[in-house]
Amino acid sequence: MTATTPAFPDGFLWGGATAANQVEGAYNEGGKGLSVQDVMPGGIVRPRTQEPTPDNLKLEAIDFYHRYKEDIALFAEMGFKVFRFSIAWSRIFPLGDEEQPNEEGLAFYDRVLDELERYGIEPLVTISHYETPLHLARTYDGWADRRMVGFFERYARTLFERYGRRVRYWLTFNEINSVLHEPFMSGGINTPKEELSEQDLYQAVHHELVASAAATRIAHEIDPGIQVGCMILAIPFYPLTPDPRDVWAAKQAERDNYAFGDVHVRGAYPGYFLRKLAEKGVELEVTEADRALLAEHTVDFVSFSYYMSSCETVSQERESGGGNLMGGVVNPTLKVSEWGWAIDPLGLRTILNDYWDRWGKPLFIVENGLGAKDVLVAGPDGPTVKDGYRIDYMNDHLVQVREAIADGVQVLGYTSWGCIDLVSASTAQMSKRYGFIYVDRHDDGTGTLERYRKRSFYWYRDLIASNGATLVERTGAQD
Ligand code: BGP
Repeated sequence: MTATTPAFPDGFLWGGATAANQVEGAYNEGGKGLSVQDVMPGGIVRPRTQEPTPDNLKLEAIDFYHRYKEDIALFAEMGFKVFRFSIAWSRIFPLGDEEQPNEEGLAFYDRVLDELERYGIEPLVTISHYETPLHLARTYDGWADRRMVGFFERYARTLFERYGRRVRYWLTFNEINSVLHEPFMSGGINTPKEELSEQDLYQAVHHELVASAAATRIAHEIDPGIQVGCMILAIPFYPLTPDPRDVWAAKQAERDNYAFGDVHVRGAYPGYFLRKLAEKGVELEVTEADRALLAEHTVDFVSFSYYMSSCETVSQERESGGGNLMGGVVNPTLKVSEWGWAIDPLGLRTILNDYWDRWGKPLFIVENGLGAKDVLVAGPDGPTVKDGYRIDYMNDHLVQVREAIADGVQVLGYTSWGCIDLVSASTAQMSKRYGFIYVDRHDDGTGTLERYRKRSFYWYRDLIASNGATLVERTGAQD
């Protein structure tokens, strides 16, 4: 490293991320109620079921509920500074609309926090990560109903009061903008997507935004030192051609995501969003109290997931691109993952710069990684995975994070997604693996649940130990 090589700041929070429904299992233990995930055996690609069915891998997931000590010890071995996890709402309020929380559920997360403290790992907690209690979905139609704000406030207050002294960083809703695309998984909205009116969908958006501000208010009342962030599914949209209409189309697509950050950071709906609603004939019910709450309780930082970029065009000959919940058009200059997600490390630098320029708030990359099919092979110290492809992916993205930091962007940390193999959100597969740690479980539900260190495990350990100095600039990394 030369004196001019950019570096990561001291105290940069290196770590990994998971979500309760994708790792915990124990779906009916400890007094837990059902969540929307318990009736989604095929993720978003297959219809949901009436009851939990045995083919739903999330019911057992990777059994983090019983193996959290072993897993956190492995995170500590990699040198994690931070671990992002979510609290299963239905462990704390099994139905969601009760007055009193479930003590057994609260005690589980006390134990998780004890374990993190033991290793000096900072927790980063997502309050709601695609796991709305099923009762709230079925009885109230989830976030379409304003009463959800009150249920969420009670839930959030319970968490802040119980864990606020131990947890500094909180996120309100995972990928809050995804409700526009997956209303059941993201917003607990039971009405089938095809039948859901835009009026109800955007009203649900408003309720979530109000609830997020309300949670921020409660957190700061309890302890002004608590840092509350929003969480956005970030996808830079590029114009497919230099045609100004394509440029505008790409801007419009990005604004669907920006709007959520604009409200969280600036405390009011932006004009372009209000115009869009007016053109759709949507009339939001926004009270004076809502307006005041949004304006007065803005977030402390902005977090986001980043996996891919996409393109937009006005051309009728569109080749729709696959990807993380929102599509766009295929970018012919980029390679894609085995699941068709475009691989674009430079896009991460773009997003970091755009968000920083726009909001001037500290940023936290709370998801990034490569879902890939891994093969377990014999290694010198037992079974392992030679996942050089994952190391390359993460190396190249982190090189761009380092560049963004050198551009002047304030980045608090990086938690790679699925630091231990877990059940995919979109496809509910185990075979879409992201981890540094291989979990012996398969799409047909077989496997011992044993954990094995992949090659990337050692790579990440060394990277963290060097505070990023072991990254390499690879020729053609963006090709
Ligand atoms: C994000 C979600 C995660 C996670 C990740 C990877 O959208 O916040 O829950 O799963 O994407 O997606 P997938 O699991 O579909 O590969």
